[in-house]
Amino acid sequence: MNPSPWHAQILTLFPEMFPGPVGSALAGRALADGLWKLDVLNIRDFAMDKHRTVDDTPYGGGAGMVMKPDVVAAALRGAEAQFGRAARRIYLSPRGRVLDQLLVEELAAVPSVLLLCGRYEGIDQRVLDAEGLEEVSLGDFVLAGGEVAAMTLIEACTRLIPGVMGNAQTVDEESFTQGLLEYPHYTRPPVWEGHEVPEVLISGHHEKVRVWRQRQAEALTSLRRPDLWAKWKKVEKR
Ligand code: 4GY
Repeated sequence: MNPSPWHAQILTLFPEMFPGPVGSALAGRALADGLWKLDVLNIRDFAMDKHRTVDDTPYGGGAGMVMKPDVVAAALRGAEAQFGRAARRIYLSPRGRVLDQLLVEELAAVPSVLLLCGRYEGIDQRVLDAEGLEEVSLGDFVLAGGEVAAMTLIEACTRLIPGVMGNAQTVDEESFTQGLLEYPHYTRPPVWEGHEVPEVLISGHHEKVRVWRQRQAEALTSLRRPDLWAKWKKVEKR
């Protein structure tokens, strides 16, 4: 079948968290069908001492523990020995480039990504610098570890892989409105607890529906996300 499907390599202290949500629904079906591949390595397997120590106290003092550079480096080299060097090697952290659909498209388009998941206070800076890892953030908040961020990134990428989504048109239409928030959706019944579906959607006039949806997307974006609206207008897509 597909000889080299999109490959996600995970380095984590909590391998049992995977595949998690990406093992379900369309992404899970696609994983089972070999449309993409997931490998999870336990960072603890690369510890060097009999206690399998992965963390140590921070130089300079302070709360919490820091993941040891030698162990993380051994895990990175272990992944490389097993799978070859991933096209993009990413540390999930609030200090990184904020993930957006443009970055998701970039990452979905390469053969492989390695996602390094930190825990505790994080990873010794020297291994991140020496290995030249890219940092990616989901946003301005702090998770307990990188695992859920890695799953989020994988879910966003795998749904762009041809054959993963049930309805291929959904992704197409999405890129049409790229940069705007989605218009509102409705289904039956036409009246629910006294609330009606917008008349135009029932009319059967496809062009009117298209224009209405575009206007809705623009109105919603300008109201709720002035940052996206400013970008959209600057790019001048219409
Ligand atoms: N935000 N975006 C995020 C995060 C947890 C300690 C370093 C984020 O991506 N990851 O908050 N990660 C921390 C936990 C180690 C990562």
